Amino acid sequence: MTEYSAKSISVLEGLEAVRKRPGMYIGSTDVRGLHHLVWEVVDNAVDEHLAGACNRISVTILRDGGVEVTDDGRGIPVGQHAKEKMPAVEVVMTKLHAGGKFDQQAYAVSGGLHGVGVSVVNALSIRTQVEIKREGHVHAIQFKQGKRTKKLEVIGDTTKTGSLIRFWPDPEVFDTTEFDPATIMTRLKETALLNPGLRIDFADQRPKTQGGGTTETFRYADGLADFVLDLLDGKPPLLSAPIMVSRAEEFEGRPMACDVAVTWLEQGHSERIRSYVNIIRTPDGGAHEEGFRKALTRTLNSWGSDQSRLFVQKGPQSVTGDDLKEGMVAVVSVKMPDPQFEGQTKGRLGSAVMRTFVERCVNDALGEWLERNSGDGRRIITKALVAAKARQAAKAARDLTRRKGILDSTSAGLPGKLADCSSRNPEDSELYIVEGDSAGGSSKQGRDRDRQAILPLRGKVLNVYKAQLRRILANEEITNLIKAIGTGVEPEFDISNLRYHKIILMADADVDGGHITTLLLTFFYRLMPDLIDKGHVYLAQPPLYQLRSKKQVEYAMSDRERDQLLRKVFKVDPKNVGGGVHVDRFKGLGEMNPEHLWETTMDPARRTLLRVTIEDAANAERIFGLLMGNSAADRRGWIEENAQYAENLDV
Ligand code: 0RA
Repeated sequence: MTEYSAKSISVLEGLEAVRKRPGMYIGSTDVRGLHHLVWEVVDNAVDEHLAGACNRISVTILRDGGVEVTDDGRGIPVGQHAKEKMPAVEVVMTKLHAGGKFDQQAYAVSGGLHGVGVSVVNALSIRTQVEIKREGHVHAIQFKQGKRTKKLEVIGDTTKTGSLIRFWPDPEVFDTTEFDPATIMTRLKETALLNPGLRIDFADQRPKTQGGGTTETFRYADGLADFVLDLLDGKPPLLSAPIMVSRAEEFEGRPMACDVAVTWLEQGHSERIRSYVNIIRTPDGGAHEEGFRKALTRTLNSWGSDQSRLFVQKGPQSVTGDDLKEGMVAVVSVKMPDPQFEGQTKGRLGSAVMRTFVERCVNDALGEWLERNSGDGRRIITKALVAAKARQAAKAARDLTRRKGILDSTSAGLPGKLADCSSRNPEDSELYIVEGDSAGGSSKQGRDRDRQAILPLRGKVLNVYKAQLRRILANEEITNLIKAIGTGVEPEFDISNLRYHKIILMADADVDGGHITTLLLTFFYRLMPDLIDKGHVYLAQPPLYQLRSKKQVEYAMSDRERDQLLRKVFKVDPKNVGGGVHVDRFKGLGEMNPEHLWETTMDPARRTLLRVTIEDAANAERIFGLLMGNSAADRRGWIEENAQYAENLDV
């Protein structure tokens, strides 16, 4: 055999300990612990890939519920182990922490925190079969509950190399022995994304009636770039291509590697960052994430202030890490020997040297990237500046409302302007938010008093193009709205105090009405996002036209509907209306009489309501961002776009 020899396998221990306290080794004996067995074997195969010896791994759930993992690595060594007086593969399979190959490998996965060795899998399986292609032969060996049942023997010849491990988890150990294909595929996909070029095949050979039948191949040539695009969930990215960092070098005497891919969502605030150390996920971040964030903020800021006169009219403004976080999607994958993990669940990288290393790699790479991609660079800074503004405004508003004591949902007192409904059951209560006092008047008269409440907002106050969120929130009309709804606002928002399950925005079907709707949606999106998420926010659809003859009255929501009605119902030519037929355009809700309003817009049996989705609200917020900005061209664009705004909403 090769240099791999007896002396490299050091700490040895029996497997009894593992069967006695399985939780110590695999976390638990529930379905999570069960899948841990698969990860363990796959991680060993991935180590072969990291060592440059394996391109293909396959994972199969067998017909009878066992699992088979094969790889085309070097094959587990089969030569005689001098001290243990058994074949090396037997040592690997039956002795705890049988190391050996880890000293040669800088970043072995299975040598890390989660790797407990394939011997643990063997100990917790009712049966294990191992086949190794190596040194011209196929070798086989078998075990039961960690004890050898069949000696290592040559069962054939081959020119290939690789390992096959087949195991059947012990039902005495596990609460369940049923593997879940979705869980396994998610993990395999992640593994493939982190290991560019590695091909992983998955198959579930169980009968279709038992949820089997799936096959899938995971292979990503572009690695982290693919990964980060995958994390976007199909939403449009801000950048034409993700920013990539890839560097491997000796750093402070140790081999280190840093791979990063980052982009931003064109719209949206949430941050999605995945970090890994030696392919092990670090859900709580740590040194590598810190270095990444620090470099990102610093490099973008210094570049941004150099560039600022080109695109920020007000001169240099700095962005913080928090501003850059909005909508950021990133994968940070680092490798180093002997990483130190911290925290309760060991989910954070402690090794401080990694902070400096990642910071340096990202500074250098990002600096170069910005030289070549200044358009994308500007996009990032602009998005962060908008985020900064919006957050400052929201904070100021919160401070203000907190002082006024309307934030927490418990504060009593309904606004005087609210014409409440008599029902106290939120489930069948509706709140109409109406623009303007005159529209408020007719809707109060026309409504169903039992179930429909009306809150008029003075349109004038809101109808300021450049109003900022802070000012809108300082507005008495809006504080009335918060009180009427009852939930308070984020972060004190409490949905259990919601007073109406339908909150209906009823604005004129013109540009100003659209504008007010935009402001209100932005308000809900920022401060009561749950209301939108849970489907409580709606848009009323008042008609645009009334068509009238002696015999008949009809309403039309659009020009097209108007013309259709004229032709089909009133039997006149839309281009030449006459013969006692009148077409009136409603200039605003205020012009509609109470009965008309009820018939067309408020009667639950006849009205159309559009339910607002979170995407609509996010879009409104984006539009709001444009309105807050200085560009007249952008505003004009918005106003033109706004005509079709409602068509983006679902019914
Ligand atoms: C010990 C030493 C070497 C490889 C392996 C174990 C090994 C383990 C597993 C588990 C699944 N697939 C595997 N492939 C390899 C190094 C062998 C050498 O240096 O030739």
